[in-house]
Amino acid sequence: MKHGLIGLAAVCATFAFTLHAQAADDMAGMQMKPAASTSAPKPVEAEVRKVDAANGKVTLKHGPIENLGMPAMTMRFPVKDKASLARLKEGSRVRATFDKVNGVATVTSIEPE
Ligand SMILES: [Cu+2]
Repeated sequence: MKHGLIGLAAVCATFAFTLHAQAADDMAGMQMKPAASTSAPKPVEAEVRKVDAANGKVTLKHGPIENLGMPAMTMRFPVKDKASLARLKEGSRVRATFDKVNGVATVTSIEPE
């Protein structure tokens, strides 16, 4: 059992270092999970239902988000890069990437299809 814990700690340390190298502010949203249950965020097809630029939020009808364990649904998300909202049109198709930021499901990238 001791051996397994040491292995997990090493994986987490590597993960933390990688995140840190990317952007220091990403660290706030990091959650320690066993390596086996994490999956890297992948672009998900979605339709823009509503753009709320004033609050930095977007309502998306999205397909299944594997890395968050979320089935297809329509819901509102905060957007990490608020400037990206200016490029979105209600009713248009997009490819969006989602991740947890401070424990909240957040759009980390969104591009018109
Ligand atoms: Cu959802």
